Amino acid sequence: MKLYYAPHTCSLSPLIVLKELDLPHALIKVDNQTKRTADGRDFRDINPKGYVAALELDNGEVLAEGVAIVQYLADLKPEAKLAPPPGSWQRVRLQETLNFITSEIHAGVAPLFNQALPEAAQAIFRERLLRRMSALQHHKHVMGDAFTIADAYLYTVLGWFAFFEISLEQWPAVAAWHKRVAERPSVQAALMAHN
Ligand SMILES: N[C@@H](CCC(=O)N[C@@H](CS)C(=O)NCC(=O)O)C(=O)O
Repeated sequence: MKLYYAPHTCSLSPLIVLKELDLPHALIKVDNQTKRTADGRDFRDINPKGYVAALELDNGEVLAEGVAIVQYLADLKPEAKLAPPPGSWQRVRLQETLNFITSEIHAGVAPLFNQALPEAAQAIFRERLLRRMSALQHHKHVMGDAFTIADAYLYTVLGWFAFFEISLEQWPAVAAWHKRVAERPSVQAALMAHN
């Protein structure tokens, strides 16, 4: 498998999952400005949507969309229990959470990266994001006691909050969880490689 990635982006999430599962993979860096891959190709020929993450399987299929990629990877090694079995009610709950992370938190923080947005618009997006954050219910991990793919994804997107001086300390349970997840060997290995 090949993971197409760009530093400081959401491709960190599937990389954490690859490390967590100890699955063999190659990493191909993408320049998100020029859309060129490190090996000299036009990334839009690989993922026509032009954004990371994209996972190329050994049969040549390319899978995009972070929540699809992490679920695909988790299902390759069900014994690792990074996701409950497909079809189970717990899996539906996980999908509910992954969708919340992608559509409310990931897509909620994305406009803050847009420097062309006027300050008033930035403030509206920021306020909406903070409101969504208050809906996060934190236990030991996102889905309860055990680390799952939802932790890998949420850890990744909350890592961007520091760019906008949004302190996680205003949600103490979230801040404590974020520090715990950062200490996982898979996360450390992914952070080292994702540059
Ligand atoms: N819906 C996609 C969004 C992926 C996405 O936002 N990728 C960003 C980095 S986090 C990107 O590569 N943006 C570059 C671009 O849109 O040109 C997903 O959830 O995987």
